[in-house]
Amino acid sequence: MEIKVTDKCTMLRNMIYSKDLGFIMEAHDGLSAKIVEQTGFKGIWASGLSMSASHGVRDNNELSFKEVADHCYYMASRVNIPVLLDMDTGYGDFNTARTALRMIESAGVAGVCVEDKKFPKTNSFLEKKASSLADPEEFALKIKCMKESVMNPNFVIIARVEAYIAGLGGKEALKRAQMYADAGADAVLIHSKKSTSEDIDDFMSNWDNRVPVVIVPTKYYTVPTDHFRELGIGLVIWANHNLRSIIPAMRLTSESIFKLESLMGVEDRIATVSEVFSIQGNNELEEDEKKYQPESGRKSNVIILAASNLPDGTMKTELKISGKMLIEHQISTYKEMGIRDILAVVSNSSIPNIDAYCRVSSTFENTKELDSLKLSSDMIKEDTIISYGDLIFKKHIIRDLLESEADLTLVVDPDLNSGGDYNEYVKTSERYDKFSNNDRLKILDIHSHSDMDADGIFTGVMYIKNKELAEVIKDVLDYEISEGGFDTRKDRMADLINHLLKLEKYRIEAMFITPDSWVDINEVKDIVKANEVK
Ligand code: SPV
Ligand code: MG
Repeated sequence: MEIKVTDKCTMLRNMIYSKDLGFIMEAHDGLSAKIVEQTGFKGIWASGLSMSASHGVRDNNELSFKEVADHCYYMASRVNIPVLLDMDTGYGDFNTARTALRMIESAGVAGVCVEDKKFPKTNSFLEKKASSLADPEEFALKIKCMKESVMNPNFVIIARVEAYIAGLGGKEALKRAQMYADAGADAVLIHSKKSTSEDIDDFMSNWDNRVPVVIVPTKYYTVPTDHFRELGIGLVIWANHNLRSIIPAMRLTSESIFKLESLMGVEDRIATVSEVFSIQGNNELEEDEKKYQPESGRKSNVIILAASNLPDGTMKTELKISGKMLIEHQISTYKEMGIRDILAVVSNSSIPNIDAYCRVSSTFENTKELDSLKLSSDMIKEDTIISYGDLIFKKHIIRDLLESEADLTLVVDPDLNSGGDYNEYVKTSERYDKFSNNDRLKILDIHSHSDMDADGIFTGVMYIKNKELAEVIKDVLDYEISEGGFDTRKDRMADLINHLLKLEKYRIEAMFITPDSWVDINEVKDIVKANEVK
């Protein structure tokens, strides 16, 4: 995904310093970070509690700072909004803190919050003694050291004051906040575990606003947000609510599947797999593949109609050309073009292993190609090539075909003698001139009688570009004969194409190729010619 090159540190700094109250929301991995961003939040709180809980470990520095930094990389690199990391105590002394900071800043984090507790920390909502707090002088120097160690001068460092949590009261909180601000902290986080805003109110009534104040109203969640506005708070952290919301959701899902031994109880109330793909940014990858890997990134698919046998019962496409079966030549031409999704409709279930999906037609002896096409109709979609299996053609034909703009393009040879016993003759809007640059002409008609005034013969390779047209083809193949559907014992591809032409709705074109770039294998001499095409 493309992350805009904006200074996320400045974005975070501006949010905290803005006169409007800012909000950041907890995330603990790339997925939750993405959801927070998509919801509209302007920043992310990478919560220590949530990240450790999502790893199934305690909030006691059981994750190493390298693991935290790696984890943050997956959050920061997936979003365009800044991530503020809960850096706990800085994982040790000033030296550990600056070492960790280098990794954390490199991971794309925009700011950190360090708390004035001793390492290893415990969560502030667990029983806390004053003795677990860091010495304020030492902590202020840690802040100073961290400020002097950052690479981006806009990187945000917030000092978290735990004096209220430890029961040391407002005076101590104020003293510490002032010391940390003076040491260079960009903001102070005043933490409280009371169920009212008493501590925060007390602090704000004495604070001289030398730096903005950040709060975490997890315990005093009933206090209206406007009260924080009135107090002049800079930033509110909604600290752990995404993590806490997934716990009941996952329990419900697991329990239902466990009890029912089925997915029936959950399918309707969980995210669809497409939503997962969408959050992961699959569409963006498809777009990028078109941009950076135009051939291998294609989502084209191919249907090879190969259900026709030689008199000895082997499939026509099993014929060997240069030691390789005819069908294998076609398949490798498509694979070289980056097309992976290939279905061959075959007549022989014992065809040696080929690198494509195969479907066996049981009716091929009494039917024509539309019957095989019907058998593969689920594969007819936008960007589908259909080719007869007994052909050999040059790779550039497929490359040119895939560049077609028309809704449906038929590959046409202007030489009326190129085909075999059965040909489908194409009439175009004007006569094809091999010396002109334009090898694409509108098709007016296609018929199998040779007496028509034709401009070329259909080679048996066509390309459906338009999704709606693909749906129309699927529909008509599904019609019963009585409702105007095709009789697949005698109707041919030309009948289908004429039906589409009559709708006068779609752009249906011929792409002219040179006679020496393809061969329709009908007899032994064609095999000799095929060797020349390859
Ligand atoms: C966290 O989210 O890990 C915090 C905030 O540090 S709290 O758990 O509320 O202390
Ligand atoms: Mg924490």
